[in-house]
Amino acid sequence: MSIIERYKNNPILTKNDVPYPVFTVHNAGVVKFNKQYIMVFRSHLQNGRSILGLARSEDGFKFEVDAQPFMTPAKSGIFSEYEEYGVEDPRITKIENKFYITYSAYSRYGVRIGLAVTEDFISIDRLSMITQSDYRNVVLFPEKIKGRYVRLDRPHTDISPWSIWISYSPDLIYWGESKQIIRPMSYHWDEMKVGPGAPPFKTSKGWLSIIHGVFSTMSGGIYRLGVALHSLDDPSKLLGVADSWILQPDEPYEITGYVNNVVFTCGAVPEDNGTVKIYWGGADSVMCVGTANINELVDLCLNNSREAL
Ligand code: BMA
Repeated sequence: MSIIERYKNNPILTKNDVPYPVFTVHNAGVVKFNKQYIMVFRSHLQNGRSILGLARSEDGFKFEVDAQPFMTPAKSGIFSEYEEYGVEDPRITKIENKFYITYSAYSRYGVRIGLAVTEDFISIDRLSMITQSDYRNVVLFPEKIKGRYVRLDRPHTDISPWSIWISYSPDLIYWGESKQIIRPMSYHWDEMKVGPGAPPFKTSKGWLSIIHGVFSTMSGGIYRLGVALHSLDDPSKLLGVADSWILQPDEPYEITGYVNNVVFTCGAVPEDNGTVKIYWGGADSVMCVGTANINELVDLCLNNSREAL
């Protein structure tokens, strides 16, 4: 039996559900807000660039999309310079009653990460670009740890394999004390790259983070999901990184699409009953959801761990 049980009516959202012209619906951040589930998803436009749309749900499975996109590239000011090629892969973290959204901003300068905040999912304020270029996949922890905000991210370089780093900030704007904490493993399902997926959430045993890993094949990369457990009071310490993946492209809508063989997460919602809803994009084309037992994910990290570095 698989550790993530796929929802029987996957995919839960496709381009046909969107009331404006888009060609994909994928890589969505999801949170609970006012008893609803809010999904901020990425969509490709016909020019190959991406915007973010918003969908709402009562049960976390059946979503309805707002009439207008939620976030399109800024038209003026400093953000317009860095978003001209599109905004992608939003992650949402609730910190002290505000929802912070980190997103990839593409431009002629490369890809860097923007930070925006909303309190109502109607209006959104851009706060800052929080990385230079060649960073993706920034996820924020939902609370300060020892007085500082904490994030994971994935810088890229040709010198070292693409890995997960941790950084700290007094104010969410200025980040430092960066350190590599999880590295790809040779001849392993994540040997090409690893990166943060969903923002980490708290369990009694540690911070659980759903990550992604990529294996390179003769027909391109295969994107899978994995899981890691970080120490509660020092999240740079890994208590375990599951040796096995927890999800791989198996369904037709994960195997074939805009990019083949991709399951990619930007959001997970832990529930009071000990389960977590994990959301993922299938083949960069559609949105899917599945449910896992949080204790089983924790056990996998603790009892079937590989080296983090
Ligand atoms: C990554 C990002 C993701 C995407 C994945 C598979 O590099 O671009 O947004 O889902 O590739 O195409």
